[in-house]
Amino acid sequence: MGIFDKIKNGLKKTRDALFGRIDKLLKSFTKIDDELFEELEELLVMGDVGMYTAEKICDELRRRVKEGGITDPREIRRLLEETVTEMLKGGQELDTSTKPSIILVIGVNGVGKTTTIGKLAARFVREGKKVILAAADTFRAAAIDQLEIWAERSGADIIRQNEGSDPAAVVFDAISAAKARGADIIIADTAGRLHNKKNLMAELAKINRIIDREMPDSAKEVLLVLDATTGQNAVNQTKEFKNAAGITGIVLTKLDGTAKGGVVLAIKEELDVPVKFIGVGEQIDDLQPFDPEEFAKALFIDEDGEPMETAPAPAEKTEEQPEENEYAPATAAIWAQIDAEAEAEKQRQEEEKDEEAENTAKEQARIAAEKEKEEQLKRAAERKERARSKYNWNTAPASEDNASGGEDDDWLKQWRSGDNGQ
Ligand SMILES: Nc1nc2c(ncn2[C@@H]2O[C@H](COP(=O)(O)OP(=O)(O)O)[C@@H](O)[C@H]2O)c(=O)[nH]1
Ligand SMILES: [Mg+2]
Repeated sequence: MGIFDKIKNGLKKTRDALFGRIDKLLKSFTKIDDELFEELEELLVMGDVGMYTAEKICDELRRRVKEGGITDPREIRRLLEETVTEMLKGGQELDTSTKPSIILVIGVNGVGKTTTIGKLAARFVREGKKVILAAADTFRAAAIDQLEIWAERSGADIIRQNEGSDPAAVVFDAISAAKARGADIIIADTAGRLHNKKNLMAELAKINRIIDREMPDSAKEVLLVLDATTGQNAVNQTKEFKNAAGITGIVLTKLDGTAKGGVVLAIKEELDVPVKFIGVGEQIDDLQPFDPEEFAKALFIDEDGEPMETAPAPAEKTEEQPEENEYAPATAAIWAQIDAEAEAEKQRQEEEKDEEAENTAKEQARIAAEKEKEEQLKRAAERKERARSKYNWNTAPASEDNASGGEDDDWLKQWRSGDNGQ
């Protein structure tokens, strides 16, 4: 399977739920009017794009429709694809330019940090790089063992200490080892307990200080791993970690299991953090460098599997297949084994007592995220009335200036700053 097909398959749920509905909506309109944009905005909010971003997209579409003198609603899909691509572009590159360089991987429990590190390590080793993993999630012995399995299978070295030891000390050791062994990349795993949030942030800050002191001139990435199935909650997590940890990029996992893929847009636009990798499954090559163009394209494939006629077909992508096949057949069995081991490990972990407390916290976060979405929809409805006069489509064209009134600016500022009851 080519890379594009993987992304396309991984995004199926999001495409069917969100963009399938948008497609139906556009087909049900014969002309472009306010009502169309209002319904489109509502669909985007429902698809976890977030209210701020949904509005921004619709404003941009209005502008492009006007500029291009477009009258056919079906053309909006092409404009949407272009708008989404442009919004997502920028900052995708991963900086590993120095030897050694370091990638610190952070995020709450269960989002896919350790799995992502394993997949990343395998990717770098395949490129001929020497990789050292730092087992700085010392919260539980099982977490260290899980990383050890990934180190063995991916061909990376691992630096570990005992359960409960200082995570910053593990990172320090890993940096020393990397220098001594001439390694190319250090990837550090970290703990992600939510009920220890304050301690967790202090711990991450300490690790960051060690890195800055020991590798002041080295390339450093701080990747926040987010579980796409948590929708708007992923946006809230980004806000929390962004303040404490200096995130340079996002890895968005489990896109294959969710219809909430629209959250990619919210994260990029609302919080200005680039998505660098996406996880679209549990196999090794299901972790893909994030490509905004392919992502947008994969969201707007027709129901019959064909790209919409106005978008160029991704023909050149299939040429990458032979290159991919060089390793895929040889490692498939190993990765199946790793998946099985990870699954067994996960089940063991789930039996542990404290899992219960964690689940409660997760459930609360999920409910809060749902509530926030409801709230956003409510506010969107309220705003419709105001927007109606602002964008009186059939009479006065909205100028750039009155595209956002003072009252809205204040409201948006307040909302964006997180002062929304969270
Ligand atoms: N479907 C799917 N599952 C994933 C993906 N990434 C990680 N997982 C699963 O998520 C679970 C938790 O992963 P883990 O790496 O232990 O999370 P951590 O606590 O953040 O280190 C495991 O069962 C992984 O196999 C993905 O992209 N798609
Ligand atoms: Mg882990």
